[in-house]
Amino acid sequence: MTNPITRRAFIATTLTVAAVAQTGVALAQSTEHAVEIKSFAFQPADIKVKVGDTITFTNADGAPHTATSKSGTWGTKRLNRRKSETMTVTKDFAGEYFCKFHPNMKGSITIVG
Ligand SMILES: [Cu+2]
Repeated sequence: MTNPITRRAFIATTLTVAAVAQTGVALAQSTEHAVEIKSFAFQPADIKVKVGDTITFTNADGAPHTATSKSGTWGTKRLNRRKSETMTVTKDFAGEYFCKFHPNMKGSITIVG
């Protein structure tokens, strides 16, 4: 007959190991990047990221802005003053992006690693 105490201890240990492994992977693999949209410019304008990283675009201007890819594959919604949007990077993020309302505002994303 199985000893119930031993069995419970085994299950608890297995769950703990799984949780630690999952957290370790998340920390090792993804980086959070922040781009502030200020004075009609993306700051920093050019960033290097990895697939799986996140980029948070925050609008510090009174005017609304977007971050929209030239290729049309990704884009934030309209960001009003102090609004932000976090996007998870896919390989489609490589290349230039701009603001739909002010097309002279430009930034670029380089995928590394
Ligand atoms: Cu704009």
